[in-house]
Amino acid sequence: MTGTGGDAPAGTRTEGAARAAAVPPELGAVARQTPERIRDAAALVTRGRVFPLNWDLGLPDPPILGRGRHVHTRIDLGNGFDDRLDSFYPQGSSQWDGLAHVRGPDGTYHGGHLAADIETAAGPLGIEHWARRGIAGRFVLADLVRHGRHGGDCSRRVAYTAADVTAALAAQRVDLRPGDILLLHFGWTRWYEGLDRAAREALAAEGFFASPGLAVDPETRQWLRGLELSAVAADCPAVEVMPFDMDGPDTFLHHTLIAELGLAVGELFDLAALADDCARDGVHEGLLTAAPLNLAGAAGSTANALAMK
Ligand code: UVW
Repeated sequence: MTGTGGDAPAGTRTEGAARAAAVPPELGAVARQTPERIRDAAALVTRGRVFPLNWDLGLPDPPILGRGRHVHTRIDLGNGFDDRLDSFYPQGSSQWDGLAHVRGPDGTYHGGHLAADIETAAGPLGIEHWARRGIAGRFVLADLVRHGRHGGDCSRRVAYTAADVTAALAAQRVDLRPGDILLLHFGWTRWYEGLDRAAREALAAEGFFASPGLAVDPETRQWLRGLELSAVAADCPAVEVMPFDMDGPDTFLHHTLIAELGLAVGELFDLAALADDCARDGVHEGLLTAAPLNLAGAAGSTANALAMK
């Protein structure tokens, strides 16, 4: 089928496209990354150290949370090589959740958009709107391995409240400002790297396994609202604590993070080397940049993030 409407009712597709064209693209909280704030964040780069935050694209292995394993084929061109990726999940490893990834408990997406607004590749909530602008701003790393309660053991469900994160930041003598990118270091990627094959397979089979993360409570939601961040990223699979509590009407922090606040949400960021460096020099802030995939209509992207100090 080649792009003529084909198997979908023509009216539905046309209406969806017209609606999408009528609504401006949404940047969500990324719009808080103003030129002045980016300039100030760039001034924090004093040592010229760069920390790539992409984990190995093949990790976790086996894939977790229902995602699949990509197949990488190296294509011999005779005078060099090309690559082909099949079954590639942009949110399988270090990733950004975009604004189309999760809708709120009322059924609408960020900005009150309906599914019809985002069902076409020209919709207002696709990751391409961040890709075309770029993600850049001041990062602040909260080291919850060194200033937390789980000691880097990520096998348990340990919920970090607003008070916990605030205490860690106070111990590190760093503050949060509007427009910031908050990085939460739980030690998950390093902990995972230490698991043997059987433990990794058990985790993947479990589905929503136990993991430390942000607490899902009214205080933590209210704290997040007041911070006016542009993004929050963690090295654990969901930023929020897992497994989720499925019993309440609104027990999923993604509702607040994405649908309500419009934050760029990063998961499985490889923060280990950055956190080690921050612990060494006592500086827990710097510049973070990211170039999400310019993939029209996508709900997420590989992280492609760099932290600089
Ligand atoms: C969960 O919501 C668990 O993770 P993700 O944002 O990667 O879908």
